[in-house]
Amino acid sequence: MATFPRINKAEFVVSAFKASQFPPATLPEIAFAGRSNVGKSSLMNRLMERRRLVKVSSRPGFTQSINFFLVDQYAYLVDLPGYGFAKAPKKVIHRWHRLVEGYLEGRPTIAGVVCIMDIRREPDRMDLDLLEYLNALNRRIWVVLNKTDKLSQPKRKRAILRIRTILPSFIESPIPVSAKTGQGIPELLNRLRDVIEITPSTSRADHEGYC
Ligand SMILES: Nc1nc2c(ncn2[C@@H]2O[C@H](COP(=O)(O)OP(=O)(O)OP(=O)(O)O)[C@@H](O)[C@H]2O)c(=O)[nH]1
Ligand SMILES: [Mg+2]
Repeated sequence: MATFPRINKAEFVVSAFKASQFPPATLPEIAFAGRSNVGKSSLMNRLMERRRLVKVSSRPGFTQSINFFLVDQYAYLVDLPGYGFAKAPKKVIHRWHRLVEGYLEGRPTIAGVVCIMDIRREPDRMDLDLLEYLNALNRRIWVVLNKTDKLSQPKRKRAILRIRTILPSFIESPIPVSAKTGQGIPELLNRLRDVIEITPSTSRADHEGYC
């Protein structure tokens, strides 16, 4: 029987508003980035199987700090504040840049960045700039297309094909998911297992061939 990769234990560590509040850089980290309201926090809750561990926005632009979650004692999942919220005051946008860029450029333990986009929208300049920026920093990138539950199967397929033509060539195939239904989550966990061992209780070999 196929063994599903899963995170066994997840706990909130800290909400950092400045770099001095980051936890010691001792464990590999996977950061979650994307436009405000795209579902970063929801997706992290789904990955950690904890519905309310990460606060989900009732209004866009809610997450203003960098939030660290410890999973299975040997990796952090890191929720970044969303970009592109038009109504955010200039001061907030400036703070976002300082905090997020400082983290992405300076944190030595980042194993990769999950860039989340809405499957119903074509990636725009901001999404593409983020990908180029992370690539220039030599960060490993996974693109995730969230909210697949909002599209019918044929529309989903068409959207993925279309988005693939827009994404830069250094991006591997995007992973369609739904934080709401859990669709695509095992595939995403499988991809993340390349860089952090998510299943300490079972060996890698147990998962080989599962997708
Ligand atoms: N239908 C559907 N709704 C989703 C999905 N993922 C997130 N949402 C909804 O989208 C809204 C935003 O979700 P969040 O997880 O707070 O988004 P975020 O990217 O963390 O937002 P910020 O913290 O503002 O950057 C919430 O109302 C979620 O319930 C999904 O896969 N499907
Ligand atoms: Mg959030």
